[in-house]
Amino acid sequence: MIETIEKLKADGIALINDAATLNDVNNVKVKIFGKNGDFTAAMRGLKDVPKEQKPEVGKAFNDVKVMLEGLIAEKERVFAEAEKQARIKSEYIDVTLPGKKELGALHPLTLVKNEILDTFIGLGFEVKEGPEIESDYYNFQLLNIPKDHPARDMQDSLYITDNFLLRTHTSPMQARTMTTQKPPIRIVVPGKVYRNDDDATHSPMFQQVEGLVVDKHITLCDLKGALEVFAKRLFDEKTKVRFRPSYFPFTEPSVEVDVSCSICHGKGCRVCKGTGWIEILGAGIVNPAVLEACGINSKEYSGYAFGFGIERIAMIKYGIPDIRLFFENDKRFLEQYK
Ligand code: FA5
Repeated sequence: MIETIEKLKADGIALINDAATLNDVNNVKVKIFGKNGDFTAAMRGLKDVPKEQKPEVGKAFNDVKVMLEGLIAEKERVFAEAEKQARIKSEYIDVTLPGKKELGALHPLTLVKNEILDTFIGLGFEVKEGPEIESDYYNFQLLNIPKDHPARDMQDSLYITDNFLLRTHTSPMQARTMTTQKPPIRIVVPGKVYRNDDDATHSPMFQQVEGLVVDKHITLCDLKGALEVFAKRLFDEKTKVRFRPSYFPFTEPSVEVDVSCSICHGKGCRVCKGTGWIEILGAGIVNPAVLEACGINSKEYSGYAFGFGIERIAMIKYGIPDIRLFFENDKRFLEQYK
């Protein structure tokens, strides 16, 4: 047995000396100490060694094992260091050289937002912005959603204190405007909003654009006219708009607004799930109860309001399947929209 161990030692040293790469060292390790390795196989013979020789043979095995493992570890260290040095050399950056000229560009969501706002500015709307940390009063109560109203479940809210939350929509700016400004009102409000949502089409932070018009004799026809101009400009000239009945506590009647699919022009495709139509926003006639709560005489004035998600519009416009792509800052994605 002692001769076998001596041979294992000599063969092992030769194999380790011959290893020329880190990969070779790994292969040698497996050949000697792997499950079917030479050393492992020889060790199995230890059980047949007479009892009185076992301490001597066991010690010889152990000495060789420690020695070969030491040689392997040293070789690994040398190769790993050489690899590290080669990488440092190949990835070396001379920070004293002038920088590459790479111009930044607007984020696709900013491009879409600017296009949307341009359209509404062209229709005579004023652009307003509001706070992202909002009071329960403006986010819900003035919009006809009292505490404990079931409509609060329509938006999974992120509260900061009992009375303050991250706004769940841009609609509180309707209330903020109507309580401080006399009609005629014609505003669009872009801004970030927050909900406890997270999947391929829902993000915890996303952007909405709110629209509000309050004046004398405002009807659903005015709303449809404005949204038709908006949809044709954003998608294409042939785009049609349709209303479906819906429910929001702050508008009455309320509608979901669909646009004809700009990919298949109504024939039915994957993007519109075969229906020919794509839902883009919620809207309606401002509920007289909201006008009154904000101090506007609902006998004299009426209004329309709408709200939509910028990400959703951008996803439809560019055929983007996953909302998370907007927030990962992958240059390969962003550069397509330069
Ligand atoms: C509202 O937020 C209403 N405030 C809209 C409104 C305004 C109705 C004025 C009437 C009058 P809704 O919860 O449906 O409605 O959201 C509007 C749009 O925001 C949706 O159509 C969708 O495009 C987008 N949206 C909602 N949740 C998310 C989310 N988690 N991530 C991305 N977009 C979202």
